[in-house]
Amino acid sequence: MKSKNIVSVILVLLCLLVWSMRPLCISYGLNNESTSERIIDLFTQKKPYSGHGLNQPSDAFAPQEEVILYANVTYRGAPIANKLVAFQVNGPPNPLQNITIYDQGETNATGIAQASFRIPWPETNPRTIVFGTWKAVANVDIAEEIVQDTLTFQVGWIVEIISAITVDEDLQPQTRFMQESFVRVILTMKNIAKTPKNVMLVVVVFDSLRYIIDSAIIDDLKVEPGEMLVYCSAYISEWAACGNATLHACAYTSLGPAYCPEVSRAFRITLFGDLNGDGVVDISDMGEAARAFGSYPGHPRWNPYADINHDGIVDISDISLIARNFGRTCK
Ligand SMILES: [Ca+2]
Ligand SMILES: [Ca+2]
Repeated sequence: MKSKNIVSVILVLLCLLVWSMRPLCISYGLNNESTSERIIDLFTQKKPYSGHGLNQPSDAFAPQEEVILYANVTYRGAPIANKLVAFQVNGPPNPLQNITIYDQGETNATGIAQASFRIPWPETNPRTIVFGTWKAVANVDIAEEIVQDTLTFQVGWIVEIISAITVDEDLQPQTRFMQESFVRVILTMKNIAKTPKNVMLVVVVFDSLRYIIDSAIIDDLKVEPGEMLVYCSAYISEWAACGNATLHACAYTSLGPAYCPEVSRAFRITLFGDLNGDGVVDISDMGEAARAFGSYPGHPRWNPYADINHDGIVDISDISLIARNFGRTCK
């Protein structure tokens, strides 16, 4: 009696084991079969990075740009015509307004359904609401099974000037520049697309009277995907008004429109010979030059402001240049 019980327990366990394995095998088999046989592929018009293939991202879109979504529906490799495809697009999650767009399309003879919309640009806080990662999903029912594909894409300024800082000859931040010297600028630029973009970069410098002192133009700048630094400089002539100056950096497409809002940066223009930047060329500037007399870059008494003629040494010619403007004040 006891051995009979043990045998039946073993039999039950064996049955359970077989039962637990079978559905697993079957369900795996079904999944493999269905995913390879029933396919929907969602992509956009952004060649060559349109998002072909399952769950692949598309290239980026700019504000108010049209997005065309295509869904290619196939069963066992053949296109399915006249199929209804549901599209759902979600903007980036944010605390102000979460955008959801629904649309649908019917597949044509080549199995492709299409939907399109324009990236919205609300009147208030558009960047918070629109910029970021968008997600699109296409759903279709193929032979009683729902299949879908997802696609993500970035929305933002395709090329953006993130920052502009004014620097000295050694590329160290500096915000005070003397007349008859160069103001140097380091721009950080960003390209969110997956291909390089050609940009016309323009940096314009205004003095305190809003006169244009100088401008630097790079006609055909190639901005690679990601971030890059761009160096440029503008000359501050002797007639530039001393006081608060600004520079404006703008990036334009080859066709003319701007890629992004301009970036501006304030700095100060000092009188030629005003070493300490107090708005007067007087004995204290002479004193500063005297203290740096004989010095050169790397020397403990080196003062780049005292090297007025930019020849790498503070000497009598710099002193005489300060003397030339002695007594002048910045008003
Ligand atoms: Ca001074
Ligand atoms: Ca010098």
